Amino acid sequence: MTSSFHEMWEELRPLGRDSSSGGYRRYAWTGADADCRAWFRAQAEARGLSYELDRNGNQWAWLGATGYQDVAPGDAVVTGSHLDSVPDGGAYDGPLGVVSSFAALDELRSRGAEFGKPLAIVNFGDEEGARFGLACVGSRLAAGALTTEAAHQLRDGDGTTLPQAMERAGYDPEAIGPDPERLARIGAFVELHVEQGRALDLSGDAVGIASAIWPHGRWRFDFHGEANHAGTTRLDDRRDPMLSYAATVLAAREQARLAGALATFGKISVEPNGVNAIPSLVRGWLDSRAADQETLDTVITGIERAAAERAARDGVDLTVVRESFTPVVEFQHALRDELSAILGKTGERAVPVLGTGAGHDAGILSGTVPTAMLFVRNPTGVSHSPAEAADEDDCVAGVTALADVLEGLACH
Ligand code: HGY
Ligand code: MN
Ligand code: MN
Repeated sequence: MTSSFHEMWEELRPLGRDSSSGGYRRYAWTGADADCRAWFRAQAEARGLSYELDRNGNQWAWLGATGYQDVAPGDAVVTGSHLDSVPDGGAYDGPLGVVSSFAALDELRSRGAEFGKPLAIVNFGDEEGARFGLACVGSRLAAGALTTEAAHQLRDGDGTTLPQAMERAGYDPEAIGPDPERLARIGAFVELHVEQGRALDLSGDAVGIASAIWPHGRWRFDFHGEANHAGTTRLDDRRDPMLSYAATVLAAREQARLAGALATFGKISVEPNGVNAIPSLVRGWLDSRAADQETLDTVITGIERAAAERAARDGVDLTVVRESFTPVVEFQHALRDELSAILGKTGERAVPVLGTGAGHDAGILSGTVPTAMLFVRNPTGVSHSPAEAADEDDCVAGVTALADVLEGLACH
């Protein structure tokens, strides 16, 4: 089983990796995305699984069914994750769950497990929203959490719309939309994911079970000022949006600190972006998350207030648009506890149950389908970075845990 994990890992590793940063640039509907999708299909077909592409471009590999129509309502056990990345992301966020799913199936076959239920391995498209700005597009569309119309409005930084990108990649954008019939077949979805934090490293556990996902969202702050000459415009005569933006970044940190929450301005665009020109427009994207909705609301209100006050002082016009939002997710207790019971049998100690601030497809599906998550230890906690890493022994422990869970849920 270690060989199958290691083998797949080495095959996937070079796909979409940037040689200068060492990070991954696997953005939705690009060539790198196509390479990862081809890898997924090859893994499915190499195992004799029935490959299926759904109306939203998510990939499914079925054992015990030719596709979701063969499956009785609530009968399928599904596992998987995503293969796309954030800009210069790490190797594990997403792919660890997909590779571990195939490796867990290999493990179950080597155990001679007999499946009583259909099993599917899924690759959800565009989980990171790195190109079009909205997280979990593939799973949101399937769950009806994103309308076809709203999806068609999505546009990347070059102005390419989602439909144009899908068409260029050979997919039909007119087909996208809710997939309730498919989701109704799923009795349990279990996503394995590298932990994006250090809780397991601190507790000394290789594997953990998710309890909840913090509410989190993405807001775009547009600061409209007045373009002018950097070398001749008196300070008092400026309407400089960069000042308003800078003050807002500092205000975001202060609001988050006061509330015990998280707030990050990690992406910015400046027009005209000239060294010797006062900008006409500065766009900043805020990612903010908190343990509960009330705290998150307080933080966002505080940041918007500070931004508006500073923009007014600078003679700058401000607009704020919420581009992506995921409410708090509490994973179903029954399935969470079933995983604890299954994994608890290994003896030593109970597998820890932990919350996370990171969003996942399992979180999007949790309102429609019984979902659970397994986390694999990340020794540094670093993620969304080329430095993201996990020890292979822990990855193998994750595969074993996932195999145990799938055996408990789907096998006689
Ligand atoms: O942003 C997130 O939490 C996830 O990685 N999409
Ligand atoms: Mn991620
Ligand atoms: Mn992820």
